[in-house]
Amino acid sequence: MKLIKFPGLLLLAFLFTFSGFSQDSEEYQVAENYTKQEVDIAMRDGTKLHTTIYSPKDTSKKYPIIMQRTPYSSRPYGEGQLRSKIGPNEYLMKEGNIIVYQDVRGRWMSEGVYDNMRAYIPNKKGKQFDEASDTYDSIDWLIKNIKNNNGKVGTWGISYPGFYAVYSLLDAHPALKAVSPQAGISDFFFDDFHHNGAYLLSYWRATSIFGYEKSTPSDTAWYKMPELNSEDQYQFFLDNGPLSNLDKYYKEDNVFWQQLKDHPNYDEFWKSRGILQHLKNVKPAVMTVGGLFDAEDLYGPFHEYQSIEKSGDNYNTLVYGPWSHGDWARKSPRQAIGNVYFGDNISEDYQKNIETKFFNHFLKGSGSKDSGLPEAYMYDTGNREWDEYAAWPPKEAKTKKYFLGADQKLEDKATDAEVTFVSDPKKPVPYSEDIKMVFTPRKYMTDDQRFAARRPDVLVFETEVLQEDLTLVGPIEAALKVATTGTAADWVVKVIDVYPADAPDYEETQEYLKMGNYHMMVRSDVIRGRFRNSFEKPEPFEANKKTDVSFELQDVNHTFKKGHKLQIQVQSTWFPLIDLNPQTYVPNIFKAKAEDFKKQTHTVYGDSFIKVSVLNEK
Ligand code: PG9
Repeated sequence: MKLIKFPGLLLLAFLFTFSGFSQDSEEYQVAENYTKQEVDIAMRDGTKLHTTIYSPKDTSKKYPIIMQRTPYSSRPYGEGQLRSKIGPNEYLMKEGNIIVYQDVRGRWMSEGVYDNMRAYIPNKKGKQFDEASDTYDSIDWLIKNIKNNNGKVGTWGISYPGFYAVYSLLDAHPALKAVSPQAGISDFFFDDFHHNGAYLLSYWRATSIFGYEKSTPSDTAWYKMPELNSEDQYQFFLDNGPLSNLDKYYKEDNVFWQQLKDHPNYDEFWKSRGILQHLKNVKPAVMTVGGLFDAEDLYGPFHEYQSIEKSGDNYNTLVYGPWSHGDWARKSPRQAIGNVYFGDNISEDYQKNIETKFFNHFLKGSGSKDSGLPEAYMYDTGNREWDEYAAWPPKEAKTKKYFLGADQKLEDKATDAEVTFVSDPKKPVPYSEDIKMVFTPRKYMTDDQRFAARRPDVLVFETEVLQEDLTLVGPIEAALKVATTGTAADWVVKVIDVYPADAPDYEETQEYLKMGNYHMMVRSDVIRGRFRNSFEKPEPFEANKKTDVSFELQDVNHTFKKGHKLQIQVQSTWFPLIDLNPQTYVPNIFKAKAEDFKKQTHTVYGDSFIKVSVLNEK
């Protein structure tokens, strides 16, 4: 297998996000305080996993082991090559812990064959393995062989490493006491690559990272991102046409691209890889962390927390901040996402007062359920302050329905309104005004939506100016009653906070924008209409027949302040965040032809509603 140099800067940027690299630890030198060793730990089937261990030089006391298993490399490799920052955060690094990074099976310097979101095997026999047994075998070796450990182990990880942290809960080793899955992927049909069956075309370039297999351990990247010679993602993918035209960039050896094309529905391939179904009777303490504006893994953490909550009595808590993917592990003095500023030192405070407290309590402290942390730490992204809840979602919230009425109004009751729009795959609604070839989507989660509101193919429904604060908590249900002249359609719902005309700009506000009348995206999601009744069995629409399409948008904790408006937008294209729906039913959109893509007229009826949970007082 020819090893091809991956564009260094791009890979480093990606790795920085999830591997704890940081430029801001000059004053603390890991090399002065830690020794590093690299070992190849044999799993029960004999496959050796490359494991890097950072141990405190101060051997006057024993330390817990805090481990991250990753597909993104435990680099740097080699004698004397150490990371500038190790562990979940610098507080845990500086106070001393044994920090371990491991290349998962089939990635980087580990042996074996990689399997994207490898399926868990319950009741494994003999040498049968999965990521749970690899974690168990690794922990067992570490506590028996690493000097000066106190016999307690924690795992943590962000995103894909977060998935492996969730996995460590299955058949957990008895030494595993504290697990913090952060933006952990739960199921690629609802996280990352698909949202309710719509394919995230905006992720297409990332397919290269996971698509190519390697046959031997490798300390350099064995995959390469496609050279597209364009920075205009919208135009590039619009000009490209049907997804099948992308085959010229990824050939048969891109295993993941073939899998995406061969499994357009929620079949056994995806189902078997989903981890939520296995989260039963979990024993270790868990603190799940996520970002309320995480474009990549928003579904996962919420559903992982709820799955664990439903089926066990272990310590299980949740932290969701005003963060995009992985922000909580950085140290931005100003926490902002795109044009929207949320506050100062939010990530640093979380690292110091929440994350460090969690691991110390369970790995160095009493480990009792009384950790001093709440069940749910949720940032209110409208009030811009932390809330502590005894349950998530809060039990005292009351449901309310907003109906999609005529004249762009949200109504308290259903009406006989019928609002139509023409949806044209040749002129799809952009998901962002930015001209950029992203690696994965991010900024759009708080972006201004005025550009969309002013398009004829985006329906707008809004309240009057709010006379008092309105706090929404928990998931939001979109219950649409729609029709189309075609036989297939995607349905996008966006929940938007309309700022007053005199809202002040932030340092981060883009030049061409003003925060006055800013239409801030609070939550958004899509369903591929063919999956409205079943993700396993897609169905065409009957042309011109009124049809129910319902789906859930992920949880919020947002106060729409007095003087603001709550706005709902509905559209059927969202490009190229998601791929284009031909709007005529074809068995597999990955194999659709140019002639399948047709302009259609869609209708949204006045008994469509958005169901929210309102918290009257905090
Ligand atoms: N969940 C993120 C991701 C997965 C696959 C492709 C691209 C991104 C992550 O691990 O960062």
